[in-house]
Amino acid sequence: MSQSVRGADIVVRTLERAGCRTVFTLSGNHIMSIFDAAFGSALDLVHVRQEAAAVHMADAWGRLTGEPGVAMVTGGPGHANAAAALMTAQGQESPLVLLSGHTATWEIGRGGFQELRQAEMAAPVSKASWTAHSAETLGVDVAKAFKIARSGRPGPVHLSLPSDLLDARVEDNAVVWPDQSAFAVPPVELGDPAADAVLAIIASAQRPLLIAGPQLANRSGRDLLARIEAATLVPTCIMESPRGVNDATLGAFRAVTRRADLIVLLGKALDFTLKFGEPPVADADCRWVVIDPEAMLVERAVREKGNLVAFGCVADTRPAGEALIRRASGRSVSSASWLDEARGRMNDRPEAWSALASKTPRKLHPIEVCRALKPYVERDPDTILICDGGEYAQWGQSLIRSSRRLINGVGGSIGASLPFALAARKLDAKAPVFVMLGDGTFGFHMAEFETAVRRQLPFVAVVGTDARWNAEHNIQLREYGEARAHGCELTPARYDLVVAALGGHGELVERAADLPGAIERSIASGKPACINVMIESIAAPTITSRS
Ligand SMILES: Cc1ncc(C[n+]2csc(CCOP(=O)(O)OP(=O)(O)O)c2C)c(N)n1
Ligand SMILES: [Mg+2]
Repeated sequence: MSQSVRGADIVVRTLERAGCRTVFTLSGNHIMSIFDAAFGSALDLVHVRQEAAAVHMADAWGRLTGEPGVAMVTGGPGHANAAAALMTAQGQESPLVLLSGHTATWEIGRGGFQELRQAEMAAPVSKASWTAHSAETLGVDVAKAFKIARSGRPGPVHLSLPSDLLDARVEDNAVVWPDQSAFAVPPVELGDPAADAVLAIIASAQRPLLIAGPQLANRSGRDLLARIEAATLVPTCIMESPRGVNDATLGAFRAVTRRADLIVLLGKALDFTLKFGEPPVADADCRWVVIDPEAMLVERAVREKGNLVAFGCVADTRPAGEALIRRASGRSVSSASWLDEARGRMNDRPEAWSALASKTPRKLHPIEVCRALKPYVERDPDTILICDGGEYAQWGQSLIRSSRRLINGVGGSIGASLPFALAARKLDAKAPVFVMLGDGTFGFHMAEFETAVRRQLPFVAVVGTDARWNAEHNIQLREYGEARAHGCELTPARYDLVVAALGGHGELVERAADLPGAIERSIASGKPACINVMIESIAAPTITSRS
């Protein structure tokens, strides 16, 4: 006689079979059966303080590992909070699976408890979004969610789970248990003829530039780009900031794009970040090669650039990069002098910066924060650096290097960094984790310091307190004039005391000389730490070419 199995147990067992061990979650009526099913399972539930934080944590997990992070929230309001955070993951091409509880099927359309059209709500911010309809196929649904999240251009997937299906008991032999192949799809390769064609076009250019998208912004992605550059001498870079060509990470980047006579987009959307490839960002005669997992984005580039697209094809980013390396086989298709020029401009930082310092007593210039933090980040290659917010954190993006850096990304949403830090620490128990974030940004998820304390997940957050939403204040200055700048003020609040009250370690810093000591004590505390640095309200760096 076959045994019966509960819907919630099917979900948990399928998550286990997907290789999932950590679920970022916030409880609620609809999903308590899954909490129960997780009891004694391989899953570790990290119980957070706001649903968006759970999604941001799954996002960080997806970015760092390339494997889907998992968030689980309750239906209705829990889902609504969670859905908002999917945009950040979508913009950053981060694979994740959001499982949301849902009103019972028999209540749908009747004014059920916390009834909401959840799949519709999440649809614009996910690769796929649907509601399970039978207990027997819950495992198939979960496997499908993983498969979609990691295929092609990775991204978030949402699956709603009606509570009656989770509570239902069904005969074990009626359950469809997905086999391993159901969790992943084979990648779409760039064929040898296509790779050869791309390399021939590159070889015909004088100044080719390869731009990759956010999917490659993790360690393995950066390594792939470095290998492409070594094999072809084509300068490579990643565009992952909503500031686009003005991203301070990329130095005097506009001088590079303007000089290029061929731009190869490797899984990089031709969009606002590139100012749609129009002059003066790109030369009017610049040719384009577009390799993208999505036919729609190849077609869009052709629509924008017409005959200037010398080659376009659908292929997954990583195998396409590997194919270019393989087919180039050490044959330099570009020139060392152009590579040097482009690299030089991307590494360019104004000489005048070395003399920058605060002019205000008891406040630091953001660059002084970076100078103090830089050696702590760069001394360990495993360090995870997280930058978030408006103007202040841009200094960090420009000056501090890390191959494991997380920024809020193309979606342009601030506030995810504290959840990112928790997830990074959960993933890697040894790597140092540092956050640079603005004071406005700190407020979004400061309660997650309690989660970090409870779960013993230490990291060091360095808050730049200028008592202002400075990025928006700068927009007011630029667009409407100083006399009309208003409403963007904050208080110089004691965020360090908030963190201490939650059980973490807090430091207040008002002088550059005190910062290294505060960093040392924060690390030594072994606790989640907040260094609240009083800073001058300074705009983000702008870097223009020296020549
Ligand atoms: C979710 C979200 N809300 C609002 C914004 C608009 N925004 C971008 S930067 C910024 C100010 C950030 O202030 P703070 O964190 O203090 O950094 P600062 O610019 O002062 O250095 C705001 C409001 C956004 N990008 N994302
Ligand atoms: Mg601020």
